[in-house]
Amino acid sequence: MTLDLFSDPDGCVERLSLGPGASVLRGRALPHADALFAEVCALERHSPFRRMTTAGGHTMSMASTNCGSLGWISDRNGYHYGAIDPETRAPWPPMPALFAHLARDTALEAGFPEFEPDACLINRYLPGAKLSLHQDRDERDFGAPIVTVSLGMDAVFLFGGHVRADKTVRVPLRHGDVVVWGGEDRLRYHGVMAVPDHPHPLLGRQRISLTFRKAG
Ligand SMILES: O=C(O)CCC(=O)C(=O)O
Ligand SMILES: [Mn+2]
Repeated sequence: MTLDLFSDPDGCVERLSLGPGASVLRGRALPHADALFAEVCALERHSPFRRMTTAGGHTMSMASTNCGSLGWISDRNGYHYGAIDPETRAPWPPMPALFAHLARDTALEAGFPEFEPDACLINRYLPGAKLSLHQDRDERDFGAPIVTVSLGMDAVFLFGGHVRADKTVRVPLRHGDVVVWGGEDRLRYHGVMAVPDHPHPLLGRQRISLTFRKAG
C-alpha cells in the first residue's frame, strides 16, 4: 500500500493506493455526507431495504436496496441485474444527481474518466453484518470501474487478489471514505469484515455503503 496526497477542488484528499487501478480517497465524500444520507432515507421510502437470499438459500447479513436504471438482485436464481424492484414491482428509484456526480468525479480523480454508472447498490450493515470475499462480475462489461462510498459506522474492507485464496489487505473505512477500483484491479476479490458496534454520530448503529457500477 502506498500513500500520497493530491488536490481536488474541495482541498487536499489523502489517497491510498491499493494497486495500479485501486485507490481509497479518504474523506472524499465528507462534504456531501449529510445530503447523501438524506437521499438514502428518501430512497428507502420508495424501495425499502431487504435482506436478499442467495441461490444456496442463505440470507445475506446486510440489507440492500438499489437506485438507478438497474438494480443488483440476489435470489434463488442467483445474482443478476433487473430494472424492476421485485418487492415493490415498480422500477428502482432514479439515481439522485448528487450520487451520479460524486461517482463520476471520484472515478475521474482515481484515473477513470467518463464513468457513467447505471446502478447503485445500497447496503445497510447493522452491527455484526459482513460481506464475504467475492468478485463483482455480474456486469456486462468490466471496462468501467467500481466506486464505493462509506457512510456511518467504521468497517474493515478486505482487498485481495484475483484468486480467492490470495492474501488480503485490511483497509479501515470510515464515514466519507470512497474506494475506486477498475482496470487491472477490477476483478479483485473483496469483502467487508463483521462491522463492530460503534455508533456513529449521524447514522447511529449502522454502516451504509453506496456501490456504483455500470451494469448494462
Ligand atoms: O459495502 C461495501 O463496502 C462493499 C460492497 C460490495 O462489495 C458489494 O456490494 O458487492
Ligand atoms: Mn462487491
